[in-house]
Amino acid sequence: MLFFWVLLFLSFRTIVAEAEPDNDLMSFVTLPEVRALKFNIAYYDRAAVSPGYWFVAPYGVIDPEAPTKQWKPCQVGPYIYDADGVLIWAGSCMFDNRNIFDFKVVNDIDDQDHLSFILQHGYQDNGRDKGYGYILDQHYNVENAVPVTNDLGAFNMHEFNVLPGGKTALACAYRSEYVNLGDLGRPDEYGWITAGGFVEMDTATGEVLFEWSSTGYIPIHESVKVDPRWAASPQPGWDYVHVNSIDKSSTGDYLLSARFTSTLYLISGEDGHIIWRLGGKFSDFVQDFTFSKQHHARFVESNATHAIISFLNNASDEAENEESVSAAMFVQVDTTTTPMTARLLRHYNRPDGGLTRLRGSVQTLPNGNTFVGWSEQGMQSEHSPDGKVLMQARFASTRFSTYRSYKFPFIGRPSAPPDVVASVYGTDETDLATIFHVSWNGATDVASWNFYARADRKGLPILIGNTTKFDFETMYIADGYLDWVSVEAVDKDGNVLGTSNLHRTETPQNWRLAGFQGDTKPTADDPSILYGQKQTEEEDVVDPEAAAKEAALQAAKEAARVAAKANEVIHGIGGLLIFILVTCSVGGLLAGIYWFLRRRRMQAYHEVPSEEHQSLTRE
Ligand SMILES: *[C@@H]1O[C@H](CO)[C@@H](O)[C@H](O)[C@H]1NC(C)=O
Ligand SMILES: *[C@@H]1O[C@H](CO)[C@@H](O)[C@H](O)[C@H]1NC(C)=O
Ligand SMILES: CC(=O)N[C@H]1CO[C@H](CO)[C@@H](O)[C@@H]1O
Repeated sequence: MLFFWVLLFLSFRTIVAEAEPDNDLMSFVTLPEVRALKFNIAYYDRAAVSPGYWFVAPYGVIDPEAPTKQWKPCQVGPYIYDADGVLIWAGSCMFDNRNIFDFKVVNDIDDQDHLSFILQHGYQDNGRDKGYGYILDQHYNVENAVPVTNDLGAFNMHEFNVLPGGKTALACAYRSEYVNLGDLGRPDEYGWITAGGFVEMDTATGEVLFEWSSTGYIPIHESVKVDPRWAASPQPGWDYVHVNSIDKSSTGDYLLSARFTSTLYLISGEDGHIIWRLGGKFSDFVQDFTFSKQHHARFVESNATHAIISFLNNASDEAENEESVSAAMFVQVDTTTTPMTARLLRHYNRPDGGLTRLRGSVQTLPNGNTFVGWSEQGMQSEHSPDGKVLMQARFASTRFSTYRSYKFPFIGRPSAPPDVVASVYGTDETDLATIFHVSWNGATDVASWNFYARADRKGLPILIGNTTKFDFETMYIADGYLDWVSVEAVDKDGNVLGTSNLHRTETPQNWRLAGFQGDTKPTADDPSILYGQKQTEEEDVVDPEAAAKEAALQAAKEAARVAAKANEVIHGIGGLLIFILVTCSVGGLLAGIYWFLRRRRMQAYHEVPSEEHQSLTRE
């Protein structure tokens, strides 16, 4: 009876879910306001990937959206997933669906993990909310919200690079300037340009400690995007450099990437002069590679004379290089030779052979692998040093992208307690069951859950069962009508990581409509009688009838657990499965579920991305 009821309940949920055209999003009983993106994932060599979690920040449109009074689920914002695409943290409600960029772990501030990201400026609010660079601790509490303290209109979206020790951070800076057009051979004319540069700022106050701007250093004719015959521009002006990343070397100089000069610049930390240019129209190097429209340039290592630099190369159209595919590049520059030389150490093409026109990231992982974010639709891949594609993944949804993607080991210990929703159902007093849904947004390392109930608010907590954690949200079904419930999150060594608040169990609004046959509303069981007794029964006397009932209950619980796990998969299958679900025997159902789970595991993603349109003034 219980089993039949559970089946009906799950089928109903399946039918409801089936009617929604949003199967590319996750939904949870415990976090009803969150709709997290699903990933499609393919592993080619699971054993060779570096351990860690994925850090992404999906956005729908790159500019802030107009405020609305309509209710929206939390979708846009910072998210952490494990390497199976299981959600670990949804931070989208924390920032009210605002766009977040460059979400990552900072692990060189102290011996703890921290998180950093950019909160984009507010929607057309005349500069009242210019955005912030955020640093959170591993409990998801805000440590720093670094404001824009100078005259700049917004915290630039491209970079928030917290430097080792965490005292200062780098950000890009765009500034409209009215300049003479002598650079273009038109000394009698003036017009507006968007100069590109960067700031190094104090993370405690936002105070700008060092600022550099392209004006006076990078002439307009160095741009590959400005035609010298164009009429002078009104404000904000030609986005002629479009800086998109900034890093600092061990020797105190800065590595600036400018997409619209296709050049990487080394800029003196002492006086701001350009020490060298790599790539573009005026490269100082003899080099055995070409690149253009690059993103996310980083020092992998550097000393006074040599540096290894990683970056994402969109593609190239140089005659000697026929590449039509974007690639992660690792190059070494040597400044001791005359002329200076730069050579390609290795490069990893985008696995689908496509082009990433905008955005993206390249990260060196602790085991030597490379993790690449190709941006569009959250496409990301991990590559072994010898270039094998070990994994590729992307959002199931075509509606979202992420500016960068990262992978890091991380320990998350949320300051908020685990979430629990319990509800009771049944057809009469003898088959009441309490269904728990439990999750802990942001917690890593939860291996299992303990479930407790009490006779009343002041009652002793009685352990009523435990189960392995699976997926973000775990479901558990306990015999009886249990109230005053709580849960414990337990790690693999049996340590309790966190305890929920005490929750009341939800009851049907109308017991009769929910199928209850009894005359009166049922009352909650005393868990010490229900669960205290059972333990002694099991230990001392074997009552065959009770044992049979217990076995049936266990079977029903297991079936429900497996069915719940398969729920997501089932959503996509359609009416036939619902029919099977409702009518099939237990064995048939389990076999069916097994088949779908296997199918899901083998499913590789195959869609080819559509190309995002390119814009001169946007990212
Ligand atoms: C700088 O790095 C290069 C390449 O790793 C190495 O050959 C060179 O000896 C280093 N120079 C110093 C001063 O350490
Ligand atoms: C549940 O608790 C029992 C007793 O402490 C333990 O042996 C078992 O491993 C636990 N099961 C899970 C899934 O944690
Ligand atoms: C897809 C894309 O934007 N490709 C560009 C890569 O860079 C070369 C060289 O600047 C351009 O010509 C391509 O259009």
